[in-house]
Amino acid sequence: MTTFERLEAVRTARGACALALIDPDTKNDTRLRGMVNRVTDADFDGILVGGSLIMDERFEERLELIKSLTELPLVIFPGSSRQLSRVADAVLFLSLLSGRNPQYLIGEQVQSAPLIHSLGLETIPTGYILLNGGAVSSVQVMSNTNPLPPEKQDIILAHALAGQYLGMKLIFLESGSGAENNAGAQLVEHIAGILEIPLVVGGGIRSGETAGRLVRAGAGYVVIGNALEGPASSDQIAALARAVHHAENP
Ligand code: 1GP
Repeated sequence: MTTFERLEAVRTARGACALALIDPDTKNDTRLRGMVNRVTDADFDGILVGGSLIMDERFEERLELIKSLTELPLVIFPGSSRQLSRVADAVLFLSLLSGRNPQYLIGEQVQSAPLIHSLGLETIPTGYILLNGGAVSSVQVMSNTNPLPPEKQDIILAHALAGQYLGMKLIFLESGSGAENNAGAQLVEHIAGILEIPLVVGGGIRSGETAGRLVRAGAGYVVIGNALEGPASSDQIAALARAVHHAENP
């Protein structure tokens, strides 16, 4: 069974998957072990690892530490073609469909493809759509692309459908890490009602209430990053995963 099949089986069984995003950067070193343990104990379904920028050369070392602490699927969510490792179970093979910067539409993919092949890493083709989450996001800065306005639902839908027709396995609606405004439930409902592939939603999701609402609207995967850091207690983290899994009966 591939990692994608494993995740999809969980999504089918539980209604939606809760994915924890861990930034394997030097700033998280002191709390990395604790974060992985809390996410695993909180019954998340998988861990995404990646960041817009890794400030040192210890990406792989941190992946090894995460892998040694959990049985959860470990999927790279790469900020660039440099974030690859055989330690992970798979990589989201992203194309930033919302932008018109060829580097992030196909350039990084060509750079990384031979390495992915030689690592034997599973790829999960993912159409990545950046939405305006109310603040300038790292993705926007690093990719030199503009986010789509969230109120332009038909334009967002057109991008999502284009990803589906290109053969992507997932569409990721991204509002940016730490977004002031997460993707709204009405938008998610509009897209998920038409799209035939699962929708991943992330950026600015801080409460179980929001996570549950997005699942009820049709999100298949909910990505939570910032809310797992800082002062979040184990109970608060568990409540986030629980809201994803029990969205229909909160
Ligand atoms: C960012 O969607 C992820 O790429 C998660 O965002 O850190 O705001 O949860 P947050």
